[in-house]
Amino acid sequence: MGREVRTTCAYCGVGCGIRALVGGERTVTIRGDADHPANLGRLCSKGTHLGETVGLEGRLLHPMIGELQASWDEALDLVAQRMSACIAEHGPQSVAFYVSGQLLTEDYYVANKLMKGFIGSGNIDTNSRLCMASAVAAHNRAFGEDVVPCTYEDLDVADLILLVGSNTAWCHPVIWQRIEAARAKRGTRLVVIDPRRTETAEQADLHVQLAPDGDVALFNALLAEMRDRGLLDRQFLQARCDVPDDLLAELDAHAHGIDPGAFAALADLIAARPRMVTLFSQGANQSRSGTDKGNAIINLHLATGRINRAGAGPFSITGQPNAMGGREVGGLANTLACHLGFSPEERAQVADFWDAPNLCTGPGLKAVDLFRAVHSGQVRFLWVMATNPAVSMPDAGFVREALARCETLVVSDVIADTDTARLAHVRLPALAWGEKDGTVTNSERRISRQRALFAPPGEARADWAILCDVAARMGWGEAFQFASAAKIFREYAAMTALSRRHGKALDLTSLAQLSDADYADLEPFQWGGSKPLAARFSHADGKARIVPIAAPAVTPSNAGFALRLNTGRYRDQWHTMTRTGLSATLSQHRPEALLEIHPGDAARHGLVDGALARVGTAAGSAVFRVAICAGQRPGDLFVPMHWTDVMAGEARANRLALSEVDPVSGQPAFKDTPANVAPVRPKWRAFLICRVAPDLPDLTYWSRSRVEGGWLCELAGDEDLEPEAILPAGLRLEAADLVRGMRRIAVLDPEGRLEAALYITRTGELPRRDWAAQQLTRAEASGPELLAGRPAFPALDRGPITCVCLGVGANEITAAACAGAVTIDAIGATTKAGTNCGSCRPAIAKLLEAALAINLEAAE
Ligand SMILES: Nc1nc2c(c(=O)[nH]1)N[C@H]1C(S)=C(S)[C@@H](COP(=O)(O)OP(=O)(O)OC[C@H]3O[C@@H](n4cnc5c(=O)[nH]c(N)nc54)[C@H](O)[C@@H]3O)O[C@H]1N2
Ligand SMILES: Nc1nc2c(c(=O)[nH]1)N[C@H]1C(S)=C(S)[C@@H](COP(=O)(O)OP(=O)(O)OC[C@H]3O[C@@H](n4cnc5c(=O)[nH]c(N)nc54)[C@H](O)[C@@H]3O)O[C@H]1N2
Ligand code: SF4
Ligand SMILES: [Mo]
Repeated sequence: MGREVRTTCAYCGVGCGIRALVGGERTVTIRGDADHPANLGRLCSKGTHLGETVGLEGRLLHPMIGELQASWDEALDLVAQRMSACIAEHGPQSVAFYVSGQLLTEDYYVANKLMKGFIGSGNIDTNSRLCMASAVAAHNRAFGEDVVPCTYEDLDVADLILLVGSNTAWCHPVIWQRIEAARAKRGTRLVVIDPRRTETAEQADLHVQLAPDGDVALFNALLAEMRDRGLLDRQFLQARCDVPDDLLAELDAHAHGIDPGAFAALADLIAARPRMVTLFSQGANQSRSGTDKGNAIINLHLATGRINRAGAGPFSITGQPNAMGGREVGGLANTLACHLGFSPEERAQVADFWDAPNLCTGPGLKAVDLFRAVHSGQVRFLWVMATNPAVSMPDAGFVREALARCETLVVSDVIADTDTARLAHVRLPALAWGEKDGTVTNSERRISRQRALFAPPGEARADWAILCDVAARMGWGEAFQFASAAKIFREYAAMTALSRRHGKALDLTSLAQLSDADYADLEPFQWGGSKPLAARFSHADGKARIVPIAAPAVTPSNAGFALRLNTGRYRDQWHTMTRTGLSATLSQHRPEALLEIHPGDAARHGLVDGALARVGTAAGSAVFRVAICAGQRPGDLFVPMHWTDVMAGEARANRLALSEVDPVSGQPAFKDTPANVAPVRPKWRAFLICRVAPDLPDLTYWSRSRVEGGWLCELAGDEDLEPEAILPAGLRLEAADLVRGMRRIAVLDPEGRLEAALYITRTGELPRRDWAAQQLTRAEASGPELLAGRPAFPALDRGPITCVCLGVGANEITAAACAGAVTIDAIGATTKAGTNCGSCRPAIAKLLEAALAINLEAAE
């Protein structure tokens, strides 16, 4: 019997509560917490399989200076001394922190206090710049404060939900399940506005497949249409909003830029259903017009009075588990602390509260500018915490150059080998999920505890504790004498008295006196309540602003590039794969990075499904496996953001994305880069299954993914492959067919277990990967079967695994559908698919639709 700990999921901003049953030796069974208001017991595939990522494989367990293990004293002395020397010689603007929405609020608070109050520079920015900055800026412009005016309960009682640039079924699956429940229960209509036909869009009542960045035009036109239909809330506008003269009169209902039929259908839905929530995420934020998109959405809600009411409001959903907590404490370079800015009065109050000797004089550099400053040598000391900018920043080639040039690069991470850590001078081992202890705030402003399940491994320490020790070494020990996370939390909560004094909604002062025991037991707490802006907006006059916005040109200049590249996420991978990439279960959904392309474009560019292609942009080029996909808009490409140099040869999306940003928020436009594409036709293709992944030579293409008991590596090249270079020692079996350029080698250990198998071909077919990978789990491998590449007695081909929780393949689902299971629930009853976390239910729905279509044709 284990011990049960209530904690919060490590991944997305839904912030699901978890009941973790902790066993011995770092094992844990994960269940959803039915008492947590964010998820009411539900979890998605990533949360469900967290237990597979808590092992110590790949962990950074000791401080490292270069390649040498160091003591904490040596490492911290060096960090403090380098930082102090840099400040003494080049001033406080020569140092910077680049942090993350995956830090706890307590870590974030300490990092911000150290940089802005004591070092005296505004140069702390966060990966939320890549993620939420446009929504933050839109909130600030409209409401006078970065406040999300909705809660998840609004989704339960809405009559209409618009999803703008959000693949909710994959990226916020538990919110998705909540939307599905509302649709089933009250007939809530769902509209998806996305240039791609995602699994989310496939399930919608209406999919508006607009051109990239067509959102501002669309929402402006919808506002005009509501005006023409007499549906503006004149009373609310008069009493609660500040509206520029003539703004509403001047908008044009015809300039919507989409199919007129779709526009009419959308306008009818909106007109008929005032209980409307507009959920938006990266398709809105990560754009040259990201802030304007946020305000165009908010304008429609304000002008129709669809805010501050049950089931109505603009709802920006956060990506990372603590993106919101970071925004609260002030982790963005352009906020000071606790929703406060840099006016003389605010600065004086913050300086006083912190007793800060060197309060910064103004905002610091935003992420893209920060890395430019590192590149130019203006910033000489950079400390990266809980983020992997060598992968996730746009124009990452430039960013890598910057990191490589930086005089001192310190990286705090939980993993030893990340693309960023490879460039670090000092690596500091941080506590990971399951070890760290503190608070996070989710998309609906709900603060939840993350609690430790395991003792710290090796010498890993809490991010806040590392920061405090460095601060002490720089002479600021007294202000950073935090003995516990609880103490930091109390100080932060007390500090929000300042935001309250400035008329802000952020107010945690009721938690400022929590005892250690109360902090330990803290139940999820939502600041601002369900309608934080009901009484007043946070601008000085208490009114909201309707912000005038001009639609951008929908087609940016893209001379020399025929296509436009969009990037985003997969259902079962998390960002740079440092944790989800370790899970064999999660890796089944998409083992490789795919280039999704419309059939017409594929034909035009000579691309074949399953072959390789090179995508080129002004920033660089990368190679992906081609997936022809009718859901792509003609002219648009899509690749995932996840793959790194650790996981693949050159399948990194951010070799391609440019560092163009939204002019207001500084957020990069990751979703739209002019691009070209060309086929890659290697001389040979191969795959390798192996217990231990080898270092691979330079190849045209390689990519690896976790399978049970080892790795599956896809390979392709033009130069002859030397098997010796990548195969381990052991008993070798080999077969070759020189005519077809086929070669197969299996390596067994003395007990007859499979160590590795390599299958190479020039012209022919390769065996089934899933079967080959399974041979790693057999106590004794069969040489003849391995060389044949198939079992002596063929088993059913289950098809690609659709339900990763219960291991059900697409062919099994299709077979069940053809046998009469025509609903998702019936499929669940016969195959069990979709009955655990439910993340695969949209995929099952799609298979069902296809199977039923075939059945119908057969019947006709
Ligand atoms: N599985 C998984 N879940 C995650 C994450 C993860 O890595 N994996 N990361 C988390 C994080 S940090 C974040 S920020 C969220 C992101 O969650 P989402 O925002 O849902 O994810 P993305 O796939 O980045 O982008 C969403 C959609 O925007 C669309 N889009 C592109 N251009 C436009 C446009 O011009 N207009 C409109 N309307 N749409 C457009 C894309 O086609 C894409 O389908 O997910 C969180 N959840
Ligand atoms: N092309 C393209 N690029 C994108 C995006 C896109 O849609 N398209 N999306 C952007 C967005 S929205 C985001 S949020 C970013 C995400 O990008 P990143 O933040 O770079 O991605 P992660 O892989 O989550 O990196 C987190 C790192 O922190 C480590 N870590 C985990 N927990 C802890 C901890 O407690 N302490 C410490 N010190 N380290 C820890 C992990 O091992 C990992 O190395 O990517 C951005 N980049
Ligand atoms: S939706 Fe999934 S990834 Fe997000 S918090 Fe919940 S369980 Fe975790
Ligand atoms: Mo994000």
